[in-house]
Amino acid sequence: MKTYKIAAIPGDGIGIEVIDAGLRALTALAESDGGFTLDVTGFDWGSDRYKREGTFMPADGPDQLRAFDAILFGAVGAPDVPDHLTLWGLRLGICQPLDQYANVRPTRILPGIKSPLDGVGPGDLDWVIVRENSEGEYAGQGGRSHRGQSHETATEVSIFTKVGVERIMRYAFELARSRPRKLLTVVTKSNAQRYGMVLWDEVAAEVAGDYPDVKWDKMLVDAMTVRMTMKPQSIDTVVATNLHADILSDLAAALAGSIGIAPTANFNPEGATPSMFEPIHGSAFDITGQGIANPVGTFWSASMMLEHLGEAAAARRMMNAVEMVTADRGLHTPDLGGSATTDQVTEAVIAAIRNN
Ligand code: GGG
Repeated sequence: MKTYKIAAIPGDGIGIEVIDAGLRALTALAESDGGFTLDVTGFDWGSDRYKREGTFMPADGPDQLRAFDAILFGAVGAPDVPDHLTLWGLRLGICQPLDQYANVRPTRILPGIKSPLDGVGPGDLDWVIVRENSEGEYAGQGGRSHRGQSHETATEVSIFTKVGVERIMRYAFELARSRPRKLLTVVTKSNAQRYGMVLWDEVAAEVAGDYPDVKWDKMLVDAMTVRMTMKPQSIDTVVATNLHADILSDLAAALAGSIGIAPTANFNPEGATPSMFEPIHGSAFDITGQGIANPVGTFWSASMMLEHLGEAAAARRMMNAVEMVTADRGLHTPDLGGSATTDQVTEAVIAAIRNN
């Protein structure tokens, strides 16, 4: 029997509630599968630790994580800590040193869930957005000077390296090739951003030469929001910069029914470091502690984690159970217009796992 070492980092707010739900479902799955076990180590890293000790995680936090097969992450963000501190102190503080450069965000309309787009159903929206996850607008370069003066100045420098653009482009072409439609949309803003985004376009065209079987097109990010809304059927795989894909994937989640169901994987595709799996949503402190957070985004992320670990059958069983539960509107949490609790959805998913 295989044992996978999993690092669980619930983080802040509803991250704690959904990771608890995710681990319960994963435990039920491992028990009923019988072919693998999960050796889970919890880490209390996050904003409470920051308020207590001055840092979100220990200085060697990313190195501690290298010993694990995968990381299951909740969310970051607290009402009384500036957002740029939480994001850089924990989520980016892990992704960047572990070089998890491919952030993969599938979006589908699950059974029983309604898109806000009129007449758009499950067959009309089945996308994977690939977010460059190591540089671009999140390179962390910039600074502030002349503080307090009328000419106070701030810079936020986007960095696009050829090696960084090429590796994410190859990842996206490979992913597009593995999907039935073999269709990739490269998102850019090279009309206005004439250096980094033009390099992005040039590398896309160069890499495309190695993938003659993949049909690809190019969209400016602003026009992409229109296409996602008006012609969702025309899209399959998408690749975009760190910031553009962050924004587009929130839109994608909303068009598929709720940000509460959307999953993410932060991959180091070479397997040099553990990859990290998390729901797209943040800490949602407006609903923290009420027991109504949607755990589906975490279940779906856990399914991606199992797939990554080589447990494809278990990954499918997790998603089958999730889809059986979403098909029952009585089991929708408030973000989907229902009144079910996190616990009710979790228990229903566990029952579906055990009975199927
Ligand atoms: N689970 C994802 C999460 O906690 N996200 C918080 C957030 O603010 N993310 C912004 C970003 O990743 O750009």
